[in-house]
Amino acid sequence: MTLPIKSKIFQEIIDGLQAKPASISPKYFYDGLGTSLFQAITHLEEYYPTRIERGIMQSKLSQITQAIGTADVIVEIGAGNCEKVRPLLDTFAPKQYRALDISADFLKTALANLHHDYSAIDMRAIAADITQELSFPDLQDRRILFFYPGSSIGNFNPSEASGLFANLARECHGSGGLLIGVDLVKDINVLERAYNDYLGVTAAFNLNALRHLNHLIESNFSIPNWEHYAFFNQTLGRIEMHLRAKIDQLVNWPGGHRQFYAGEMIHTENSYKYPKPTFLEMLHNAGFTKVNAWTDPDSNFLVCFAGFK
Ligand code: AVI
Repeated sequence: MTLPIKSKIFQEIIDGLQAKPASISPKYFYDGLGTSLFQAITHLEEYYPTRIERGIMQSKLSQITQAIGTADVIVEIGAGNCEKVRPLLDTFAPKQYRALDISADFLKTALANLHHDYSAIDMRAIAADITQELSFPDLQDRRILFFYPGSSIGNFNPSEASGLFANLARECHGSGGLLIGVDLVKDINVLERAYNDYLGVTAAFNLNALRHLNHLIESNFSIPNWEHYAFFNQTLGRIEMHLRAKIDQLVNWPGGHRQFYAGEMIHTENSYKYPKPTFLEMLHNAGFTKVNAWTDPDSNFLVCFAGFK
């Protein structure tokens, strides 16, 4: 899909590319190839979050499901391959499951696979940009379990994350709640290794955003002219990913261009890592009145259920 000049997305991308320093939203990682590259990242030795979160979900499942109680509907945010929800579907047998993700095509295939094994559950794939307000008026009288695994909350800044929590707490109408996984602050070497893997999969994932932009706005980014750069910003508590220009170059798109100089960067992603108390406080401040939390033995990753007393 190429976008008509002046469309909202076209303008958002151009504004980011023209800014100093330049930036683009991490949502532009996720075309078909980007979604597959992210799936590959989750299998990497260096990328611990997926593996550790899965371990907590497995080893603490009975405590987690006990804290949750029951669920009429499970709404998974950033559902991806729709695989993480299986233990929750097994336990709660909800009437409905809704899978929200930015990449609709991938989601539909994943949901079809899941539905094959859970044919009694009404399942719907919803292509959603969760940076926008979420609203579920048709679920008002249901006990909703929002499920947001994978530490994708880290890709929002803390005030956006707090806004999303308040939005979800409101949509719960005093019952159900939010089961969420988040990455915790830890040794800087472990953090930086997770975003600089030896196989270069994260680099490919980052660079692929330029390929996606070329498709979306008909720009002419030359991928070999850019390199992946990721580091932990200790002051802000976040991994930052950037694309760095290797040489001076002019990048064109219909109706505009930008001269990039060697060393100049495009900021593509933040991945916030939280201290546990800060994250729990954010959930409480958003309106959840009861929060249970579980970590792995080394306190690398946190799974929380935020509900109501
Ligand atoms: C999707 N999100 C939680 C990943 C993260 O760790 O922030 C995206 C990612 N970026 C580089 N590697 C993985």
